[in-house]
Amino acid sequence: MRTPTRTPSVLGMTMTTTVDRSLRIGMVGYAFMGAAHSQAWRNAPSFFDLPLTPKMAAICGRNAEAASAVAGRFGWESVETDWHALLRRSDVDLIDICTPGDTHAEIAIAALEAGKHVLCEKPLANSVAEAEAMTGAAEKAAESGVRSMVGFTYRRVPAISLAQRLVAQGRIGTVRNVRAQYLQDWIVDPEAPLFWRLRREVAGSGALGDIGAHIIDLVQFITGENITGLSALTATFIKERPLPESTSGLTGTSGTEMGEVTVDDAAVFISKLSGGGLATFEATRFATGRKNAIRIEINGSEGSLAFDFEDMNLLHFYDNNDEPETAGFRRILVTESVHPYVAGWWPPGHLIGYEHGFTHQVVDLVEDIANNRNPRPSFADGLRVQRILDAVETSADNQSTWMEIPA
Ligand code: SOE
Repeated sequence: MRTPTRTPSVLGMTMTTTVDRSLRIGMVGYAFMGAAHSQAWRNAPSFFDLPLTPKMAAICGRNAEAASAVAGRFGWESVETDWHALLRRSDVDLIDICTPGDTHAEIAIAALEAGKHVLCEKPLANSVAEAEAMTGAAEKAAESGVRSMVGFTYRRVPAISLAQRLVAQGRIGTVRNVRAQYLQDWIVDPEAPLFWRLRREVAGSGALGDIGAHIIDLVQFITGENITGLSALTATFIKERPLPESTSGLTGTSGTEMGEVTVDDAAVFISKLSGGGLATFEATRFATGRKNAIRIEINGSEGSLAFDFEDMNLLHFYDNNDEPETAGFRRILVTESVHPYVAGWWPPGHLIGYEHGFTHQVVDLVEDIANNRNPRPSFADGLRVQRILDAVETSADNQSTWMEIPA
């Protein structure tokens, strides 16, 4: 978008120059996260006054036909089939990485070195080493004003942001206990095929990195504290599954070809927080009947907060200083204009959903870029999560040995 500006000239005439306020996006990937990010890039400027206007310049996918179909549905201006081409284009300012974790490091580091801002889906990487390399590249690029963010979007659910605000204000006092769960059940059926998320070489880990990463980030974000140590267990309940190709018949196999599941189906761990509290975590894809339940409860010396993503517009708040006669958890409907992000949407009581966290992510990222700020969560925040994921797996492999997390 070009915003005309009036530049007075020495001759008293007014010259009109145009300042390009566009932020041109090149997105790699076009599946579930590609759709959620596309919706966010498209919606954000319609609902929020942004200092830069996102332009959906290019979508990239190895399958040209599939990428073109998504381009048509969401309004991407062009299609690439090789992400390297995005880095060479002068009409792309930011690379949005919506691919599985095995490609995050390569794409992000190359993009940062090419001077492109980067938004990278979670978890940041498939290993601590990759996350360290990405963080180094991000911090080096930031010296030249190139910004980066990792996509822990649940921080930007208004109720979660409100919880963080209340904890920071001291409304629940000192954090004593936290219990965090992320419960799904989409692979309870043993006939569900061996998706890429069930293969270590692609996904890095299973429920732990996919959904456990979210609750690790959320607990540290809301409390403002770090996990300093943990002890963990993981399990893989279904050891083998039908290969996707065999189930779809694409390769004409017998339909019974099986493959090994090389990641966890569930992870549980106990941990200590830097403020002295204790926290328990559970991430599972076998919570039969739970579809996308992120449940967090934080108990403090002065009160408690409780949240369930399956009821994502509500935050429950208990104030221990209330009179006993009327004490109880308050049900806060987080839809008032004073609540984080809500002013951009609808009047009180008109709820928002899963996709809006992605729009809020775009809003914050665009504002940070325009104001020369380093966005949060940063790649360093993503590296911290990666270290915790690694500690969980090491502890579990060693029958729940206690693992310290370096500051
Ligand atoms: C699958 O578990 C998944 O799509 C996660 O990868 C996302 O991060 C989460 O937002 C929804 O569930």
